[in-house]
Amino acid sequence: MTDQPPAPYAGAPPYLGEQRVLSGMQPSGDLHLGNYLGALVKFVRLQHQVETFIFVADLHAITAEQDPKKLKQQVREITAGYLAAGLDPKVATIFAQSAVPEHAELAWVFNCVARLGWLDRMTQFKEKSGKHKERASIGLYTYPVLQAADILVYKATQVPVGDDQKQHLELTRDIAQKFNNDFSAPGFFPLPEPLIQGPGARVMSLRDGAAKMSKSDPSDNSRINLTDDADAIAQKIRKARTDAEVLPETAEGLEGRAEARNLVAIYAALAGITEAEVLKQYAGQGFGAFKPALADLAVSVMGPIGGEMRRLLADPAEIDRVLADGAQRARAIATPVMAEVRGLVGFWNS
Ligand code: AQP
Repeated sequence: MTDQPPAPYAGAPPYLGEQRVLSGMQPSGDLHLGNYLGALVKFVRLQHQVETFIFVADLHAITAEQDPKKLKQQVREITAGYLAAGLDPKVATIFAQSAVPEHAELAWVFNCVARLGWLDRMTQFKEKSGKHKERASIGLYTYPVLQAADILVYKATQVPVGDDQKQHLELTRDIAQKFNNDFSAPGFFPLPEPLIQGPGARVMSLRDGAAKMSKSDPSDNSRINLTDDADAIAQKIRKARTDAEVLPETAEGLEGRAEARNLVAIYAALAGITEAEVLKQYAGQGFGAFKPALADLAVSVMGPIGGEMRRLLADPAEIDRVLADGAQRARAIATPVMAEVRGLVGFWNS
């Protein structure tokens, strides 16, 4: 890897005032339907509209315990998910977070900009650390600070994420604002906008309508993985928790029926229609009819993605080439931004 950015990025200006999308996912388990609908479909759509950077967050992944022997393969699996879902490496820049050391370097500077009181408010830390927060890693606590660095080292302006990341994006904006003020650099970092809206912004567990679908849920039946085959998808939907009532005519009728609402929202997101349209079609029908229809739809959308992931993973050299090329393109942007940060902070190596 060279310090010199390759053409056509050589000498590229920091994209201040222009739009740039950035987002990522952790290689902490199998990608699932929530990751797909909440974030991945947006990446695929946005890549054709805005310059797009998508990374695999291996630095974030070690905030929870990971097997060092498996981590690289997990990075490949997430990358395969990106490609199978439709990210085009010729269009979007796809890379591993650890291949661009500027993320970690900027995170240190931001650790000294962010205030303890800001991080104390982060609900995801409270949820993930559980009852024994003194046993959680400090990395898990400062996770949103690294996330701010991920975004701002590219001066990204838009961040497509699921609903659970809203608070972290607000923190990123606070950090950008405070850095610009503290170092007398108005407008140096943009204040990035989260892109959250959409019917898949918060996909819930298939076993518990109050918990979000998550990679780390111990129950595999709680989620549909991108790698699940048609039988597994159909079986998980068949077993999904529901109630004994029929589907109502309007969304108001789903009030207090979290599991039913979740399945309707998943159907809407997969079909690209509104929840009202789903209800218009299925009002008065029970889950005995709705679940098989949802299973068919999910298999038709997810099945080909899983198949393509398996094909890509059979040739890891191609995935590794995509990541190497993406890292070079990413560093071409991150290196000059970090050099400017060192200068603003007054570091010896500026
Ligand atoms: N259930 C969800 N509904 C909608 N969007 C979701 N995302 C995650 N879960 C849902 C979005 O997926 C992107 C990548 O998430 P991540 O890999 O950074 O980890 P996470 O948010 O912590 O997701 P998980 O799957 O729940 O992982 P674990 O269990 O390891 O914590 C993000 O944009 C996220 O919003």
